[in-house]
Amino acid sequence: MRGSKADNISKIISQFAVRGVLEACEAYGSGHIHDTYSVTLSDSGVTERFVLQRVNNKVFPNTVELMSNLSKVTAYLAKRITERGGDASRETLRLIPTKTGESFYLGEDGACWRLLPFVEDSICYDFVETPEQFYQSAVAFGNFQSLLRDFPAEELYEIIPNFHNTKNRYIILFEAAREDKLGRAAEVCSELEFAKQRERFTSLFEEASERGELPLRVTHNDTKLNNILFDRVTKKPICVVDLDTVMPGYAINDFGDSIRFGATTAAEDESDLSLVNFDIALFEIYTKGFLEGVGGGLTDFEINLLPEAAIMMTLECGMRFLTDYLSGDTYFKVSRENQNLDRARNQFKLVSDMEKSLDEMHKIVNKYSQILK
Ligand code: GN1
Ligand code: MG
Repeated sequence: MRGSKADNISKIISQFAVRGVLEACEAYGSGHIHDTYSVTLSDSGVTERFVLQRVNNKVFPNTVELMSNLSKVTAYLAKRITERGGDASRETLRLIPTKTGESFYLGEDGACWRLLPFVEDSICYDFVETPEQFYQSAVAFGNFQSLLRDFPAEELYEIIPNFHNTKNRYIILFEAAREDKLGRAAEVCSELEFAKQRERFTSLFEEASERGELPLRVTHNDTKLNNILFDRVTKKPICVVDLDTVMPGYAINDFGDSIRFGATTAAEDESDLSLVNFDIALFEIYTKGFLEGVGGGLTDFEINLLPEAAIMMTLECGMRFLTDYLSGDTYFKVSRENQNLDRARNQFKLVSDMEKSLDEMHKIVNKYSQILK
């Protein structure tokens, strides 16, 4: 990186409590939301790597609240990990403060920049390459839930209101279809009909919560495999990352989102739907790992709804992609035409598959919840 961009990055780095001069800076990772850089600083011949992120303030306008959640949760995790005899410098994210002691730097354009140590010798997988990897991620996310079990969820801000309120996502989808800004609605009639047939289902969890049957817990809200850093050598999970959407929510949605992302035979934007299938063997592996990691911390009611949560999160994500397609691709980054539409169709195909496998999914959940009791 050269010229004014490098100057700008140098200026931003100089706000943080780190030493050295900028030696290298490159785009890093595969997230759809923030701008993430790997930054190398050199200080008297010693180089050190960091992760610098510009938080997307369109998606997260309430940066102060977001950073407050992040500071609290990472400090709590560090304490719990240390108590358990773990290495907090590798097993949780850590925010490097600014020179004035803030957890982030507010740029001139109002953007929030944050700096974190680079976890060396770590690797992150965008796709499930081996069942073992997926199993390990399940243990890690279950463990994350377990580490935060006693954290007072009410101390956290709801960073994105109604983030996993699926009924609300449904309503927003049909608003976008009615508005039809780009004249795309006619083309997606069958997808809209697919969502419509599941309207009743979209309020299942909110209703259970209103009846007091589904507890609010601290949840991660983006439990994809690529939000876990694995050790390059041992291939074991080190650290759960992307804590921007940590907020009060339903633990089963964290489970469901992992299944949505991982228990499939194709990439999220695969347009050839004949390649997109729900993989029940991966569902079984993840269920086993998650229940082990959570260590008995879920109620029977929650455990019973794990299969429905897989369907809920997949349906919801499909509706979100479809909404974005109808509204002109303003939320999820796209790199080609129709990508959000392909993503939506892909998710809906998985929903259909999962619905057909629902009985089997319940049997699997029962099996592991009995074994682990
Ligand atoms: C977004 O940027 P990334 O990949 O971490 C989104 C998730 C979606 C995901 C779908 C804050 O996550 O909810 O499941 O894309 N994050 C936000 O790929 O909306
Ligand atoms: Mg993410």
